[in-house]
Amino acid sequence: MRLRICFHDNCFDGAASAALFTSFYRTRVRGDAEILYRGMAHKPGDVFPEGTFDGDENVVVDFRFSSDPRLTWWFDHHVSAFQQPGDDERFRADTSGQKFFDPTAKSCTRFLARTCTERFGFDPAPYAELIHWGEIIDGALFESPDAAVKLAEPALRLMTWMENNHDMPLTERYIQRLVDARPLAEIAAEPWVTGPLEPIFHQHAVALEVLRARTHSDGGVVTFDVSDDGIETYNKFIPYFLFPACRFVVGVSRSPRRMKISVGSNPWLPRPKVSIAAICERYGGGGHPVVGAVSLPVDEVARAREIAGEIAEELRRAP
Ligand SMILES: [Mn+2]
Repeated sequence: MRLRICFHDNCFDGAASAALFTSFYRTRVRGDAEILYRGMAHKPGDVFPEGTFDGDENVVVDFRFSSDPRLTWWFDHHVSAFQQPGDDERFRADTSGQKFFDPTAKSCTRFLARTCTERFGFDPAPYAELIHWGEIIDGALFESPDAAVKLAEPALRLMTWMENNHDMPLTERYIQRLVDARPLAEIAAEPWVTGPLEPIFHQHAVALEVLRARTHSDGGVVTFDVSDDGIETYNKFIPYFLFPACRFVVGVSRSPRRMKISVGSNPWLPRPKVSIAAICERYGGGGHPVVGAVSLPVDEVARAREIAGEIAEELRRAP
């Protein structure tokens, strides 16, 4: 008997959900099942190609719905879970009692644990640490910019490892450690975790020093320009770590193909009254109320700086 577990890949919550379902299934459904894992990624088009649901039972966790009849279990909390026309109705019409959706749940990890506990008598006690961190990480409830940038907590190191790992056998080893309820500090200290993390954290430290040199704060708005520094990606919490009291951040960066103006509001302060998405849309960009971006062709450096200046000035005057 084969159980196929499809989980949201490169995501702490996805792997944790896969581990909890494994434990639940082994202890409450079938102890002798052969369990196979498949990492799923969001992309345009069909994310469930033929052959995806190749188990005798198939489950999707922390990832969108499929109305394929071979899907026998489903747990998700993404607002965008129903992508195909009619998916929503087919989910509502499902009578299996094994498909669950709660878009208000902060993490699939805790949603799955709670559902399996209440409905099927699962014992989540060994997984308290994992569930706690799934909720913090997927809900972006970091206690401080310091915690989000220093990444000292074992769970945040594992989050970073998982986001960057593309070696499926290692992902399976990681999920198995979680199934075995090993302490996160113990897993985070294993060489197959610490080794790959070294260059990632080195890059992170370089970006921190560059941003420390480039950021300026004026009128509650932090601005920076790293387009000449070779820094394409950086931890978006770094400016708040450097200036914890700032309200907004406006940054200019360059990748091989585009110039980017990133605009954000301090997640540790009350939500701003202005919509950052609306501001970015005026310059051809977009985003969410609290964070957005504008992209320009890579040769329009001067225009990018001009736009960043205008947005920063507007945010300084924001209520
Ligand atoms: Mn999730």
